Amino acid sequence: MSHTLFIADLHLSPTRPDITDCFERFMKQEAINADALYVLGDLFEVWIGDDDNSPFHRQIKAAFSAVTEQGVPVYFIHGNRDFLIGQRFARETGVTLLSELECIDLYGTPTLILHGDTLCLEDVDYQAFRRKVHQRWLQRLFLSLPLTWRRKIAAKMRAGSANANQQKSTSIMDVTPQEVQRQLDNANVCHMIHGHTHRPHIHQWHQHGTEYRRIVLGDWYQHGSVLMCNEQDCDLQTRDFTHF
Ligand SMILES: [Mn+2]
Repeated sequence: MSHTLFIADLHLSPTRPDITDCFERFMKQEAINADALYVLGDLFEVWIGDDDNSPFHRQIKAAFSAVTEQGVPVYFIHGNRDFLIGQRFARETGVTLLSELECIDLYGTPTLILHGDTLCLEDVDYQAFRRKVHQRWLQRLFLSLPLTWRRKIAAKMRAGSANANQQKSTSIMDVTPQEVQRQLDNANVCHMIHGHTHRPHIHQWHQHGTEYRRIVLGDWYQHGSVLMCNEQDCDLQTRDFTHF
């Protein structure tokens, strides 16, 4: 039966061959048969520019090309780790880059899709950081630096953010319910799919007689996490890693 797949928060990195292996199997065996694949951000643990053409990155790009060359559309929304993925990556993979908030027609159901970081308003420090690093001039400046410098800067920022996140309460790291409702109302839709919080769940609630649904994609830390949607329903599923 025809279906559409959603994934997010894979955090692919050369240090986790088990995740990469699961991702490659998913692309080869599943994505290839889908109506479309949506990657809702944080595909990579870190992305410092499309010119970072390491063997690892070439391997991941090849997995996308193999799917898009078969005519399966693949769409990508930036996460907070890989917001520097650009047009060169898109050209090399056949992936279509979407804006941070998109409304898609999911088998007749208008559905808002996004990474999810813009829903977490209580994480004030992160939102300030986000505003800073999403400035075009700063991104251009960063991308003009040599790769070795960019690697060092990214590692330093990552260490700082990991440290800060340890101090934050779990509620700060989750979505702000009022912001979820605001973005849904703003787009005039009742369904939303996002990642980022690493709390896979299908939330359903009623407001003013309308039924709303918010699907949170899982991360790929202990197993793969896939949302499969068809005309009838959406199903959150896991995929086992092969242990090396
Ligand atoms: Mn994220």
